[in-house]
Order: sequence, then C-alpha cells, then structure tokens
Amino acid sequence: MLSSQEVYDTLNGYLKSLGMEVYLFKLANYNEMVTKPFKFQFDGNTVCAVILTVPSFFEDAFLPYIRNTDVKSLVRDPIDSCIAFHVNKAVSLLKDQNVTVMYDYELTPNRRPKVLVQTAAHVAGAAFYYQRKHALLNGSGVCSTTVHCSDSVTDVHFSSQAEYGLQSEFNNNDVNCAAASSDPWDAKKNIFGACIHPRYGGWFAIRSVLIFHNLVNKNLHQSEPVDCVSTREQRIELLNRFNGNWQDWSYRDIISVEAKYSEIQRKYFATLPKDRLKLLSELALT
Ligand code: B12
Repeated sequence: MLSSQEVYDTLNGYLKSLGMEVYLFKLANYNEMVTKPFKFQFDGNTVCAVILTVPSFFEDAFLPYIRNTDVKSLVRDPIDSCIAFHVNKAVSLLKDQNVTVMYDYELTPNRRPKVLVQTAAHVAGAAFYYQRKHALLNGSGVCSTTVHCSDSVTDVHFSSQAEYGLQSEFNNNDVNCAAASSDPWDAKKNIFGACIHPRYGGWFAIRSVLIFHNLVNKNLHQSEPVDCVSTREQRIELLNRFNGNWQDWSYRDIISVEAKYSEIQRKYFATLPKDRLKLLSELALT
C-alpha cells in the first residue's frame, strides 16, 4: 500500500511544473466542517487531496494542451478538459487506483455540489476560506462578542483557532443568532465566502478533490491555512469585493501577490465562453 508521502510526491512531482498545487488532508477534517448533506460516509482517517491551479497553469499546462488538441472536438470546457487530462494522468501514476476524483463543477443527482472545494482548501491548509463569520472578528483576530440565541445571551470570546469549535453557532450565513450586532451586512443579505492563497491572493482556482479509499492515516497532520487577510476591515473589504464587484477581479488583489494571471489569461477569461473557441484557435497558432 502507498504511504501519504508517496501519494503526495507522485502527484506533486507530476503537477507542480504544470502550475498545479496539491495539498493532503484527512476526510474527518472536512466532514467536521460541513453539514450532513455534504459529508462523505467513509472512514474519517481516509486521506484526500485538493488540487489548485495557480497563475502559471495557463502558460505551462493549458496553452500546450490546446496546441496538441483538436479543441473543436472537446465535449467539455477546454480548461476543465485540460485539468481532467492532467489530474487523470497524475492519478494513473499511482500504483493504487481506488481513487474518487471530483471536480469543482460536478453536482450530485439532487443538484448539490459534490464537494465544497473552498472548505477542502481551508482544511488542507492551502488557502484560508474567509466567510461572513470571519468579518465578525476585530483587527487583532480575537474578539469579545455577545451572542444572542433566541432567549439566551452568551458572552463568547473566540480567536480564529478557537472558533472552529463554534461552527454550528456561526454557520456561514446564519447570523440571526450569531453576533448580529457585529455583522457588517443586513441579516437578509447572502454573503458568499472567498478563499485567499497566501502567495497568489485570489489569482488561483480550486479544481479538484481526490479521495484515496485505500489510504487511511490517522497521523496525517492537519495544516492550518495562512490567515493572510488578518484584519476585520480587510475581510469586510474582501467579501464586499467578492460579492459586489467580482467581475472587476479586485478581490483577487486583496493582498499583494507573487504572481497574477497574464494578459492573455485575463483576456481568455474575460471572453464569453461562446467566443473562446475563436481565441483558442488564434492562440494555438502563436
Ligand atoms: C454554486 C457556486 C456559485 C454560485 C453560488 C455561490 C455560493 N458560494 O454558494 C454563484 C453562481 C452565485 C457563484 C458565483 C461566483 N463564484 Co462560485 N461556485 C459555486 C460552487 C460550484 C459551489 C458553491 C456552493 O454551492 N456552496 C454551498 C454552500 C452551502 O457552501 P458554503 O457557503 O461554503 O458553506 C459551507 C461552509 O461554510 C462549511 N463550514 C461551516 N463552518 C465552517 C468553518 C470553516 C473554518 C470552514 C473552512 C468551513 C465551514 O459548511 C457549509 C456547508 O455545510 C463552487 C465550487 C465548489 N464545488 O465548491 C464555486 C466557487 C465558490 N466559485 C468561485 C468563484 C470564483 C465565483 C465567482 C467570482 C465567479 C467566477 N467563477 O469567477 C462568483 C463570485 C460570487 C458572486 N459574487 O456571485 C470559486 C471561489 C474561489 C475562491 N477563491 O474562493 C469557486 C470555489 C470555484 C473554483 N473553482 O474555484 N458561484
């Protein structure tokens, strides 16, 4: 049987030079965060991986892929096809093939996302998942908040670390009974959360989650994500940009970054999917 280290080394060895990052985590760490419909019914010590694409993916994996592919024959979105091609290739290098591969865009028969990739990225230590509850914290990352839950009033002191234990009270948009006084938004407003990568800010995407059914490791260390958007003001700004102005991509620059999407990559994503084929034909020739 393969070890966690061998799985990591094999996947990373293949994917790294293609602008793809791999992080391992234990299934229990994901299951502990999400509500019942999103939990996976396997042993909590099962090893999983989350795969990200970072800015260099476009030039190092995608452009070479389309130059070697008849893009008109692709049944899926070209980016998704390229990712599936490389993830499958990486998995095929493992001796153990009992692996479930899921992608960010896949839905269950009841139209729910198969896997919540942002939660996976957070518990794997890849990118901090900033949600509405994180904007309830003050600048130091620690706050004292009075929580009103129906008729009970509880004084709660929490830090980024300790709040994990409070997730049921502080569920994503459920602020009716959670520190509503420090909530910056109207209680009825839906605020979607965003992951921020310590090196690439918002200039990355979370593409896939793998479950290695034959690999159980109760000692796999849980890596904490880097809390790179550390003040309450910055977190509010991030979520305002992500929810209000995501088209201008300014949420991606909430922190200073090592690398961003190139001009051509931005042009590609700014092009309507129906017009991308034409752009790809031009790119394939250059
Ligand atoms: C459906 C969807 C949408 C929908 C709904 C958004 C939503 N978040 O619900 C719509 C169409 C609106 C949308 C829009 C966008 N999306 Co979208 N979307 C998704 C998708 C496919 C599923 C999200 C979902 O339904 N979540 C369900 C809810 C219930 O999950 P949740 O809110 O996270 O709640 C869970 C956590 O809170 C967890 N939990 C509870 N407590 C705690 C505590 C901690 C510490 C943790 C970690 C977790 C945790 O438990 C809850 C579940 O029980 C994901 C990909 C995926 N498969 O995850 C991409 C995704 C979230 N989208 C993404 C993006 C970039 C966008 C857009 C900017 C458009 C774009 N693609 O460029 C916009 C931005 C939002 C906006 N302003 O409209 C990215 C976000 C990347 C990032 N850096 O975080 C994702 C991850 C896709 C990707 N491949 O990277 N999206």
